[in-house]
Amino acid sequence: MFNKILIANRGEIALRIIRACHELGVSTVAVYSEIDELSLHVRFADEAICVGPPPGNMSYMNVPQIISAAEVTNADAIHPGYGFLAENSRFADVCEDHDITFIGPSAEVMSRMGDKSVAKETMMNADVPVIPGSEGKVETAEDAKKIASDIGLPVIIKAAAGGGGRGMRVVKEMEDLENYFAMARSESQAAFDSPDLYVEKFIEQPRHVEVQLLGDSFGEVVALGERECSIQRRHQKLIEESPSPAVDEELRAKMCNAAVRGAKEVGYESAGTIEFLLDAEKNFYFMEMNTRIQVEHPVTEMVVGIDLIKEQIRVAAGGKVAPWMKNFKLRGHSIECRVNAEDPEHGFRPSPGEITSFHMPGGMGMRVDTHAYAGYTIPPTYDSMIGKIISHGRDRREAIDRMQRALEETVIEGIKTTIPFQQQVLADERFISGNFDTKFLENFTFQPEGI
Ligand code: MV4
Repeated sequence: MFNKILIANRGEIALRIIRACHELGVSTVAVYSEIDELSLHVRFADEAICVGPPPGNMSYMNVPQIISAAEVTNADAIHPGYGFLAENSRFADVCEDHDITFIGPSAEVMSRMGDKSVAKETMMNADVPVIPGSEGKVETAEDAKKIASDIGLPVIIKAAAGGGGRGMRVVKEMEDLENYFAMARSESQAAFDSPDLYVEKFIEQPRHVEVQLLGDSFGEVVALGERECSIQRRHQKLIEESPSPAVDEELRAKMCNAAVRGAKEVGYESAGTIEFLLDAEKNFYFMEMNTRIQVEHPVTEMVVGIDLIKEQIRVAAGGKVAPWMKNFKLRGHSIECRVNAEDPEHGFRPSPGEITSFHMPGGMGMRVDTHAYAGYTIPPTYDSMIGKIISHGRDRREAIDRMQRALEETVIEGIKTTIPFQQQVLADERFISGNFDTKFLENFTFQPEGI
């Protein structure tokens, strides 16, 4: 096991990783920006080093500073969390050059999965279902047109270097294709410094269902069930759950087996996720692989009873995926609400500032992962997520009831949060029925309070 891990992150995920380290008997180094001096991860860690001014690229993503912090504190590994440097293959390379273990997959696997078109080809080779479309990249609008007439409209043009919903264009009429292709190309060039595009059939109103994976350095990979992530707004997830209400045992076995085949094909080590689109007929298709621990990992932890971050650290230290994990027993149902410092009454605009009053829920089947506290000031500089409220119940109904009860108990004053919005979603008949897709929030109207 490692002696000391540096956590190259902030907020709730930094705390989450510090907790796992301390249970493993590993000491911890926090890094923080000048604006985060009073943040909880600085207090929870055994040591803390300031790595620069507030902007992420000058501190949490400042590679020389992070590496220096690891060297002066003698850390033997770096956990990147999610966001910041988590999917930066060059950073993983630099860690290796400095004899520091990057807690994640190899730099090579990260860069192969980072190219969404290469990732798709890899999955095809492993017999993972993919969405019909171009074989690899599409060079010209003419080629895109040929593909579109073969597979039929609508099609979607995606940036190979994109992901998470950035750099996409849906084409419904052939006459739009040429323009949209050019727009997608220049957007991709501007946003990702890459002109590479690929084309596939557009799946209308899919669900987003993802499979949690854990791989070790001996080539073993286990799938730990799925998460339902269709409740999202502008590609930001707001509520996640496990298991998915759309997935029965038979479909789960198929999706998990496909995900394991895909991960073995790439030689995946560490915790990771394969995202699938599930169409109305319950066909599933590979969409992307996420080579990091994700925000919503706790819902899986609650239903499989495995600490994913501890296991991720164990496999990075050369440990094995335990054989019993293959036969994990799904226990009950778990739901997560992301608490964002945003105002749902005004288009979810950020709502940073001082939290004047703060009370988190508790009781049976309740978990809260947060770095916030009464008196904490949320800086305007970073992601607006300030915590996650996670419920667990015997079944989906109990997990929903428990979440409703918990959100009712929660007090956060001084800033606006997404909680009132989530309370209304949880009370919505279509949400309760479990019969929804990724368009759910587009068609959902929030009723401002006091009306
Ligand atoms: C799609 C799609 C429909 N058909 N691809 C959005 C995020 C990025 N990972 C890929 N995305 C999509 N790809 C095909 N061929 C619809 C989406 C999509 C979506 C996917 C998951 C969750 C929410 C979404 C919202 C809009 C579009």
